[in-house]
Amino acid sequence: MNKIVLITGASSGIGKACAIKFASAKNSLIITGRRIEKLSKLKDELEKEYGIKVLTLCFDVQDRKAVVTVFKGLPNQWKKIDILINNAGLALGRDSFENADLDDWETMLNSNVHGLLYVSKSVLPFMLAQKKGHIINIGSVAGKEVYEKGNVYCASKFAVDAITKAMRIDLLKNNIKVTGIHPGAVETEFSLVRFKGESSIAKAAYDGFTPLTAEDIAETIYYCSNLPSHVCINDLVITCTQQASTYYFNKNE
Ligand code: NDP
Ligand code: 8X3
Repeated sequence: MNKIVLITGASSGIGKACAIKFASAKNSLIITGRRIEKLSKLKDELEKEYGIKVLTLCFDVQDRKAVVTVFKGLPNQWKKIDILINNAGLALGRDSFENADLDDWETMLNSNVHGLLYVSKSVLPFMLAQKKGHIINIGSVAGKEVYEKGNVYCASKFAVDAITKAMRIDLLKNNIKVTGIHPGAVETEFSLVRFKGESSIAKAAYDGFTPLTAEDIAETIYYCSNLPSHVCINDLVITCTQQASTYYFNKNE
């Protein structure tokens, strides 16, 4: 099996774990992100370890022109993309509505919603030409239930959930599978980014319970992408055993 798998936000966390998982199964990878040095290092490691081909694309998903240009210029041998994992995204801040920063809100909406739309619209023509494909969008439990001080991050992930459902309906006629993966707490760089480099606050986000790992999510995504062609997982919410919702945790004493 040798598919072409495009993973956005592969420089860390869930995206990086997906890159390693799909590489270990001998797929060819297109990995994207803004931190080119991390992507280049990962490319070298994966090519050496698994003897596969990896293409790195460095762009900000918020930059519509950059996204369109990058995919217009994609070399022919990389155009037959089988799987798109729309993973790039972030939370910024955890503030009550009246205190939250408008710039943080815009960055979240531009990255998590607009970025996902720009990448999807750019990649879809390649899937339409092949009359098949699989788009996997990374939502969140925050896109299923709103929590205190989650406001616009939750809104961005509710949008991802709605877009995922809309894609599935509109692309049904085109033989394109669309899957929404909605994780609970996963220990990655997510909290460090959310709390703007405040490492002690970021670490405390996982106090008292064993969170999911990026590898747990990568395994799940890999499973969803390797089912028979007539089977599509539509929507999957996955939490660690000590989490039941955005609010309820069974924390250690
Ligand atoms: P990380 O911070 O570890 O990874 C985020 C990835 O997204 C990085 O590779 C980053 O790359 C990329 N990214 C962020 N913004 C942009 C941008 N503007 N342009 C291009 N790439 C970008 O976090 P996670 O792995 O946890 O997050 C991955 C996804 O999973 C996100 O969509 C997040 O919302 C979602 N999620 C995370 C959960 C968690 O608890 N960790 C739970 C539920 C969902 P770079 O900085 O190099 O650009
Ligand atoms: C990340 C999970 O609960 O921190 O999407 O919003 S949460």
